[in-house]
Amino acid sequence: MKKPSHNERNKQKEDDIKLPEESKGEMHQAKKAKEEDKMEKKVVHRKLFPDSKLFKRWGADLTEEQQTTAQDLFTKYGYNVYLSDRLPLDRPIPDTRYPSCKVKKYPHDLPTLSVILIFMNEAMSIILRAITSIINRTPSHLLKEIVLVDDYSSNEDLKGHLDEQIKNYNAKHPGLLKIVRHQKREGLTQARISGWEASTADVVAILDAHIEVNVGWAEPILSRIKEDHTIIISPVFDNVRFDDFELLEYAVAADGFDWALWCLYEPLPKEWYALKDETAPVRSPSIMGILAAHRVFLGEIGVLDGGMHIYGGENVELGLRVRLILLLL
Ligand SMILES: [Mn+2]
Repeated sequence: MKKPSHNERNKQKEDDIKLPEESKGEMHQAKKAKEEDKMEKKVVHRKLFPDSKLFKRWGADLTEEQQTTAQDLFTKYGYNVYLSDRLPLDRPIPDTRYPSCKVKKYPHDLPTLSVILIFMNEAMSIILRAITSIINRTPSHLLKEIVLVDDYSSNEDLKGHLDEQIKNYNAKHPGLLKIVRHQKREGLTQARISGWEASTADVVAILDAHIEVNVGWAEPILSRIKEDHTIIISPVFDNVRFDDFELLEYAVAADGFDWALWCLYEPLPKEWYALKDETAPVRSPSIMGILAAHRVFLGEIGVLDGGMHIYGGENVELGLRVRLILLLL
């Protein structure tokens, strides 16, 4: 049930007060003037942070106090936590798939899935929205577990408060959520390995915690790994914009790398177009960061290189390793 807001409650009080007929008109005028005044104020809030990236296309109607709160959160997290905290955890997002992907049918009997979400000082509402989207948009008979890996966060709310949230989810979905906590900072790649170690399903999807999955995301991944368990999947993803949380669609591309071993998007090859099937997968020499793989196969090839402490490199390394190992098989 929606609680009445302050304004609604005040309005109720005013209506209850009995006034002589003639003073009602004056009252009405005064009230109208006050309302106009309020509306005017709404559009002329002073811009406290004109140079902040956060307010380039968002937040024009925020009061000075709200701007300060939003800017402080933006400085701390690097994205719009003020807005995230106010968006529903189960918010709808546009379905950006090709029309042929939307109608493609997948077998009911697919491998089970462990989703691994790694984080370090991520905002709570971001993590909860990731979990909620995974629960709502993955067939429940395929989603075995969601493994959270905390790479030694210092934010207080990611301790007891997160444990409580996990308990709430598990009350509804017994055993679905697990959490692994590093006792010191071990880096992104080791966090992914820790998540893999804790997972038990046929397939692992190793993602960041600042994501939302879209409708029908899991079936093509699981179906591809069912066909061939030696395939490492680099899923196509769109961008949730850091400021207004709108979805920015990314074109489908192959994932390559340059001479500095930075991953980059490559145009789709001619052979892919020749197939005339938009649902066909694309071969990539690299992965863009997040990945899905058969859990046991990933273990057989050595998972990831835990000595890689910062982002960038581990994705290209995995691509090269898979290529070399498959050449040897
Ligand atoms: Mn990321």
